[in-house]
Amino acid sequence: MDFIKLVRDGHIGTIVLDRPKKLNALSHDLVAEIIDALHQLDEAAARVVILRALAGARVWSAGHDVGELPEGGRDPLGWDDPLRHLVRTIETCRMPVIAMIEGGVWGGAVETVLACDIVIAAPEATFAVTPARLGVPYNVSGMMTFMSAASLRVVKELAFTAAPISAERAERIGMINHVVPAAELEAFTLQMATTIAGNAPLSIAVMKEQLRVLAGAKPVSPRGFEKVQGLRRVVYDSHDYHEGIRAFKEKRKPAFTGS
Ligand code: YXS
Repeated sequence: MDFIKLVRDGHIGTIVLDRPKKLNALSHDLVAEIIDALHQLDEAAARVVILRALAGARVWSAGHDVGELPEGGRDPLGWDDPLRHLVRTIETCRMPVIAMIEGGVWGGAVETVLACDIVIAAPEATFAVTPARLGVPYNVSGMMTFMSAASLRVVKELAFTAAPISAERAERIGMINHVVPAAELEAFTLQMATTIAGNAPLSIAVMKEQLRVLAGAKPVSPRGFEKVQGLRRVVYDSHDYHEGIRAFKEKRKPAFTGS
């Protein structure tokens, strides 16, 4: 594996994001390795997974790999986008996934972290929801993930400002489970993983799936869904979407026009 490390310790599996040159941007290849590691751990009867970056990471993940986003004309976050596959795999895998966070979490990586079952962060960690930064129309299930993690008002603030929030605030509003001093983060996370691994795996697996099904049971009419998809198309066909991607690649501030 080129972009992750996979470590097994009894019933506990640890997946370490290891693409530091690109700040663990979630490229197709990195995502494929995470998904493969989750399948390997499932087959090896692991009971809990820790998803983390290298120790001391300044950036946990910079989000979707912008270089792999289309520059216009098609849905950037469609069903088969790697990020969508990753979120669905985390949500449906039998084992609880604990996200252990050091450093900044950006964009689609925030959704990835919130798709995990438990989130434990160091005080220096931050979380930034960034579609508005690039002019991206986030997708329906991703917005539901955000809405499940924080109040509508907080989701609007995160989405409209695209500004990072602190781990302390994220914990205070219930978006993450614990903030733990960096020096204790690994031991605290391992202790929780060990506790989970010592409980009944079948009971936990069924409760995880029950909660996923029940939490996702929000009535959206076909007309409502089609309207949202149509609105998203207006965005990803827009000048602003193209400009956001180009500006990032050209390392300049985007000039959004609202068209
Ligand atoms: O120039 P080199 O080759 O050294 O590469 C640079 C960056 O281009 C690269 N990099 C990325 N490459 C692809 N996709 C990314 N998301 C990405 N982020 C960074 O990593 C190398 C080092 O980055 P640099 O020089 O900017 O580091 P820095 O320390 O000055 O700044 C760190 C960040 C995280 C503040 C900065 O890299 C940044 O703002 N990254 C983009 C964060 C972001 O907006 N992520 C959202 C991606 S799009 C996404 O997730 C969804 C589609 S959405 O937007 O809808 O949520």
